[in-house]
Amino acid sequence: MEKREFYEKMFQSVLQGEIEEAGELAKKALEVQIDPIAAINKGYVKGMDEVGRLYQTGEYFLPELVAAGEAMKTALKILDPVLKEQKTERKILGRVVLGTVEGDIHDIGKSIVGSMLVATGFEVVDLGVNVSIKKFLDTVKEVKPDILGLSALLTTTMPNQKKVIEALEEAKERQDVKVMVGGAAVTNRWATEIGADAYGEDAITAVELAKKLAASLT
Ligand code: B1M
Repeated sequence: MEKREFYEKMFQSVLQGEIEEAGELAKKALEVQIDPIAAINKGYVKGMDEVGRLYQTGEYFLPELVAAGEAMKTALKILDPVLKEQKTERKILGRVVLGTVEGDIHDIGKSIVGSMLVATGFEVVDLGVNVSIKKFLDTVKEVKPDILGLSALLTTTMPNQKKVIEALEEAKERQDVKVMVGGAAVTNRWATEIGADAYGEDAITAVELAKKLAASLT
């Protein structure tokens, strides 16, 4: 099978919510040395974007959203370990604390960002989803990361990114950590408005920005 066909099938597996098929394709792709980052971005993520569009236009409903999410996660579980093995730079580039803000359980994009940061050479503490402001604050105090990454996919949860930054300021922890925000609902304008240091439009941009932020601290 050509690479293009692989990507198309990966796209379809997410679109159709075919969980097993999504996993099988990931395994086969690794066997023929397809780059896991390309598989994620050119196949599965495109499928997820289309699912989002169909949900928005009322052609898909919650069950399709759930099935697509499961298909994507099954593939990621297989690709993730290989991605993490691909550390191109041995030196630790910096420490990142990452999570999806309170009220929000979307974890796929945040986890891709985390895996790619690890693959690039960052140490990542992934707090998961629905992370409270207190949990972010306590972890920043404890771990002393270079970068705090806040993901939000809902317009209703974006304000929690702002609240985390405010909590850091109040606790006098803001000056020691760079804050990056991202997620489907977030924009560059929002990032500026809430005083974040960077906005990652996608995982590749997020990694590039994280490198710049970490370098600015040294
Ligand atoms: Co939900 N959902 N969802 N959902 N869901 C969206 C986000 C939505 C846009 C769909 C739509 O209407 N078109 C919409 C939000 C509308 C809005 O607020 N503007 C929506 C809604 C409404 C909801 C519910 C409210 C539905 C309901 O219950 N009625 C509900 C909310 C639950 C909650 O969180 N409290 C809900 C639930 C779910 C599922 C659980 C079913 C499932 C999530 C499964 C999971 O994550 N485990 C789900 C899914 C799958 C989606 C869509 C279809 C796909 C999200 C995804 O994984 N995308 C999504 C539509 C869409 O985004 N197109 C949608 C793929 C992923 C790779 O992209 O997450 O954007 P993304 O991450 C990218 C970048 O944004 C960036 O890099 C990533 C990789 O390139 N990035 C960062 C992400 N985080 C970053 C952090 C960074 C930097 C970059 O720095 C820290």
